Amino acid sequence: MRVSDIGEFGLIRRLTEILGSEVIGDDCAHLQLGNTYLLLTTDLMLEDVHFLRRYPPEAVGWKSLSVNVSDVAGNGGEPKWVLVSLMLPDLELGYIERLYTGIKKACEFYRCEVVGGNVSRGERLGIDVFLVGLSPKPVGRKGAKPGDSLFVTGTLGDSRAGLELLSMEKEKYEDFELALIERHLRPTARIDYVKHIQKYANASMDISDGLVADAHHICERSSVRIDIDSSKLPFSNELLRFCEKYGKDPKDYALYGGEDYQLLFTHPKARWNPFLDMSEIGIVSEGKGVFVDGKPAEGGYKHF
Ligand code: TPP
Repeated sequence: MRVSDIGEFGLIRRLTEILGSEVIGDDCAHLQLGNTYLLLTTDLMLEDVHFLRRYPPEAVGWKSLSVNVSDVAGNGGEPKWVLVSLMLPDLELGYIERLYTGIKKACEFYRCEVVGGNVSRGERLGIDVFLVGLSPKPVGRKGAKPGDSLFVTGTLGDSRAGLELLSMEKEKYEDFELALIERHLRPTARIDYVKHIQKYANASMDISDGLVADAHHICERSSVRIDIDSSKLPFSNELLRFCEKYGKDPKDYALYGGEDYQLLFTHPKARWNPFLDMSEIGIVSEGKGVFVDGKPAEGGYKHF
């Protein structure tokens, strides 16, 4: 049997069994230390899997931090300390300097600090970030309650459209296309939602593999059913223009596109905050599985 026979999540289940762990299963590990919690998370960005060598290195550095901060923010924490491990071919020094300029900018923006790391020679470029965050009250995938509403921040689907535009390698892009590319290359983790998540969310996570795929994680860990109403999905104007121009359906991008790094969370409808860019897109009830407009839904980014 190979990894591709059981997939990424089958593999994680198998590894969790070997470890005999009862705590693995959220975007971050939540470790209590006195009256605060340490949130620990790690995410690897690998050349040709997550980015290409021709992308601006500053953007790759920025994104390697953002995807980790997104996990901590999605669990209701503030990012604090970072370790960066590099797997490196013998590259131009200027490339690595620009990569680290992006990492530094992200640290300033998210208010965290690189405190160490490691370097090893490798065939392909890889950036492995380990992030420690702090939270007085972490929120994980478990805890969604029947009767909660399902909310999402920002807009969905832009990143996948940006990735498709990048892979077209066009000589010239329209402004709205450049905005979508920017959202793919330089996502911003939603640290502006940390307090809201801490205060109100029953379950929460960030969206990296796609809305439907990630909603399944909340369903499984919380033992609930989630119904998404596709007429309520938030689209950006840029995504709508992209879909019009290339004959695509924006719902496909919002439901199954990956790397949005928006947050997905549940709480009672009454806690909806009109001053935040959150959309109510569905409901939580007793049962299991993710449904879109009443039909069972599967799909999203798969590593294997
Ligand atoms: N091909 C390239 C060159 N770049 C990409 N970003 C993708 C494909 C699409 N892609 C790569 S990983 C991924 C997607 C949509 C999903 C998210 O990454 P993952 O490592 O699973 O993040 P995690 O869930 O661990 O936070």
